[in-house]
Amino acid sequence: MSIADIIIEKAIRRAKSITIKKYPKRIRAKVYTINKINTFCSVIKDSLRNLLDKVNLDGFSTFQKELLDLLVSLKRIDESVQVVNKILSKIENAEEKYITMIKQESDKNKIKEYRRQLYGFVIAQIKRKKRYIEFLEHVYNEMKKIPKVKDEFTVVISGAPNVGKSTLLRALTGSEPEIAPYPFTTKSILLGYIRDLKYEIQVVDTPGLLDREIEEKNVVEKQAILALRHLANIIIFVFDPSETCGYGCEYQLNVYKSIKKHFPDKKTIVVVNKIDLFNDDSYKKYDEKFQDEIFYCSALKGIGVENLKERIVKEYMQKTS
Ligand SMILES: Nc1nc2c(ncn2[C@@H]2O[C@H](COP(=O)(O)OP(=O)(O)OP(=O)(O)O)[C@@H](O)[C@H]2O)c(=O)[nH]1
Ligand SMILES: [Mg+2]
Repeated sequence: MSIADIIIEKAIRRAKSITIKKYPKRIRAKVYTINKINTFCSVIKDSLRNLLDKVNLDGFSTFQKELLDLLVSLKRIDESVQVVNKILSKIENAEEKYITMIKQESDKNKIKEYRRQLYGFVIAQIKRKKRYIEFLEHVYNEMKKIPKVKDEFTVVISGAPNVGKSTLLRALTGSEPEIAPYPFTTKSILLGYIRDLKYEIQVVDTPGLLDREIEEKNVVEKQAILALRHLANIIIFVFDPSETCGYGCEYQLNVYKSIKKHFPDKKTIVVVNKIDLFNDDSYKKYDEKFQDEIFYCSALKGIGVENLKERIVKEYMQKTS
């Protein structure tokens, strides 16, 4: 059953539960009907207001708003909020009008007829605009998936798929990361924190990026781009020279180049990962292709991770002092 039907049903049920007996006989029909109407309309209005509250974007950051825009379109949210506000004021006016009419009426049958008319009007309003109400309920469910990123110094881990980004997040932040479901994929965006008595640094893991222009990127990749754009104080680019990720070095270097192209001014650190898979230092072969400082790591075995962490903390100290 849709949210619109649920609201109507609840209002009818609650109004029905009003009993006639408790009112003095002389004014019984009138007071009873007015009470019923008030209850019926209150349930509807409260449900609609509650829905508007749930999709209120106050307190959402630019990043979160743009992420939501990718998923459900902010313009449609605006439009639907306006429609629901209009329904609310129509119901309020009708309620007032009918109660005045009932107050002035003494014929019991007419009073009953007025109530029916008002119910009919309200229900028709809801049913006619059902899709807007349903859309806002859908928006609310999407909003629950938006990661609860904090507005603080943030490191964003990026790179091609499978290069070890999530493994690095775990290695850097120690504890199991706080996991929020990631919209539209089976993947999840992972948030972790490097914490000390004196500081907290947020680390965000993003979905893998493919080598293609931003315009061609799918919704999942675009979210990684949004995270880089809005959240990153430091970008960590993870490179997998072993190519066990399934993407060749040249391919990964193109991903690196496109990140540099779009975010030339962001502090970037390159992590050459999975060095535990090498017997020699041939993982250094691509060093001159990078314009940024390089850390050689094995996120899986914890090699080089402490050095990297120290570097991040140093950058944090410099930028925040
Ligand atoms: N040998 C080795 N394997 C690693 C290392 N880091 C990650 N892996 C493995 O690489 C695979 C992918 O690791 P993930 O951390 O899931 O990679 P990811 O970049 O988050 O992947 P996506 O989220 O799909 O983009 C897993 O099987 C990891 O165990 C490493 O340092 N050495
Ligand atoms: Mg991952």
